[in-house]
Amino acid sequence: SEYSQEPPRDPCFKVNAKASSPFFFEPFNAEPPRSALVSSYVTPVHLFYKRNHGPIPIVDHIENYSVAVTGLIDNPKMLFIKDIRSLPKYNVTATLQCAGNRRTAMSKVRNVRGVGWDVSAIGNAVWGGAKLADVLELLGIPKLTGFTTLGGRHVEFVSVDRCKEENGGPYKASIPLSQATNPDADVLLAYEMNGEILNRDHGFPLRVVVPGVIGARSVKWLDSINLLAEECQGFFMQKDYKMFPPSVNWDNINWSSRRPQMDFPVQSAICSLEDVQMVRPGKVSIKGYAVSGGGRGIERVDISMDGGKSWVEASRTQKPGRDYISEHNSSDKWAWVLFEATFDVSQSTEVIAKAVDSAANVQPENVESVWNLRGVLNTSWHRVLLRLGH
Ligand code: MTE
Ligand code: MO
Repeated sequence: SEYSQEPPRDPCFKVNAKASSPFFFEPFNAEPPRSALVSSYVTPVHLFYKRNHGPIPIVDHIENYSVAVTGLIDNPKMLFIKDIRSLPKYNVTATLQCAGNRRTAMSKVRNVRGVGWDVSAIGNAVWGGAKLADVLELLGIPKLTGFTTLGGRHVEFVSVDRCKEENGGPYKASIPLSQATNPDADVLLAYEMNGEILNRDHGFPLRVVVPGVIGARSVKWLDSINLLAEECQGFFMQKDYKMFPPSVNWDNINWSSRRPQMDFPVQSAICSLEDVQMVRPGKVSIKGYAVSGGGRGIERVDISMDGGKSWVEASRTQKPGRDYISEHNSSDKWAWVLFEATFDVSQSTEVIAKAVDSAANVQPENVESVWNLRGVLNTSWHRVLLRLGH
């Protein structure tokens, strides 16, 4: 089958697919156990979630590999990997998060369509590559700085892979030109992940990384870049990854009434405990991650040990991925913080985490208020039950 040449993967992954499907691993969608996310600040490549819409393509003969840059530009060009490597290399520590992260919890309120995910469709990596703004400048498209608006010209990324949603065509997505040409947006054409050559699962030989934006726009296995007059008309921009209000169902949905989701909202999750966790009386450590989109940092993480009646602020750590970095270090505005708080527990209780970002955005209290038929962007307060055992 077209899936006979998938790369080897870590056996600790929880594979998320329709249990009824005879082709359980096709396409391969998997997340690590919660505890893996809080065991290191930079998520190891082998524990990083994998989200695919088709088989993993094989790109060999790297010398011949090139990215076509076309569309509304004066001089269309083929860029070889050596052209991209000859541009200044940046290391950007950025958290990649699937819009479907925490979908399983949303589906418990009411049925949703999509791959089920626990809280680990997210990871924090040091991405190494050229800035898209430098690549575009090389082609005569000037750098811009300033605000990003969704309308107007877009830069489209088209992949090598093939997927059902595009009727056998390649996966694609786009971002506004104003973001693509802004060096401070840190959009990368990445060829390294955590200091290693990007592997096949994550987009070898070249992928886009759009920091602060839902994972769906970070196109893997890049084949071409097109400058368009307006946003990409592909499935994943127009018929997926949009957030609808709870009143919209499959009978009254009007896809064109909503914009494609770009920045992700403020999010956090507890990773040291399962949904229902047995503990003995005594000290319990609450650890997890918090992150916000659009370059908004995390201001605070609050923990409640009594179902939301009272709150205590957790301590936060955020370290640049220094081990991997030599020059051109990025700031940490795209990266998660890990949080921790320790409590004395003497009875069964509900534990809650909620994060606040630098714009004072707070996670919504209930999943019901953000429920949507595609099950995207569940950023509701993360709740777990502690059950006291003896
Ligand atoms: N790019 C291609 N070419 N094909 C895909 O299926 N999936 C997208 C994005 N880029 C996808 C893609 C989605 S939905 C997410 S969340 C991220 O890649 C996942 O990246 P990862 O597998 O490296 O974690
Ligand atoms: Mo995703």
